[in-house]
Amino acid sequence: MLTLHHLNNSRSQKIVWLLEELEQPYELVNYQRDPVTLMGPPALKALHPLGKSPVLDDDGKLLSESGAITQYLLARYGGGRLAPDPEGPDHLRFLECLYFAVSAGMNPIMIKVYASAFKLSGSAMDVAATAELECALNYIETLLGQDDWLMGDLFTASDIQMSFIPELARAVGAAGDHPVIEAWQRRLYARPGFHRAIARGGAYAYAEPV
Ligand SMILES: N[C@@H](CCC(=O)N[C@@H](CS)C(=O)NCC(=O)O)C(=O)O
Repeated sequence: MLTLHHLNNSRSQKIVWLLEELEQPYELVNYQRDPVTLMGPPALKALHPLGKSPVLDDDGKLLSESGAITQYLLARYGGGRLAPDPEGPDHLRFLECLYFAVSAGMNPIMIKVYASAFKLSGSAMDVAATAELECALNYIETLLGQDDWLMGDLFTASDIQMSFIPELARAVGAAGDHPVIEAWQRRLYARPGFHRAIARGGAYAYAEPV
């Protein structure tokens, strides 16, 4: 049995969404952020040494890290869905997106989050992070080009994972001017699987109408 440990208003929403798109049965354990610090509760820290959400429990085996969880769910429960053909031309770009979405794409956002928390907004570090973030957003627009999805006309788990970057870019006030991304977000938020995920996972502040 799959259980997802889910923190409100966090990237674990992407795993709820992935599970809904896969139509995979799962249980959800909800955690709430501290309203002041926005950190996860002690119960989340007690669950896994990293203390972050999401955490997937598959028959008692725990897995943290949303990128790893995505790869695991696709490999074990995907049956080829939500991913390009592993032998085809898009496979490498797909892997790149899965990892970019949790590393180089998120790093400047986290720097800006910390800059704000430590009253360093506008510092050289914050300005450099804004430039890096703009580079990441431009890359997403380049990948999308004229296509509906990151992998052309195939909606995949990379769209779900990557969607967190422009959402958080907006949350830190650095979404820039990216009409291609906004059109992609409108397509993402129109998906029935996205709506099922919101119904199941609870209110999600980052998917504002675009
Ligand atoms: N690289 C990890 C990051 C996990 C992470 O930072 N999760 C945040 C929510 S988006 C969290 O649990 N924050 C609560 C806390 O740090 O206490 C992943 O992609 O899963």
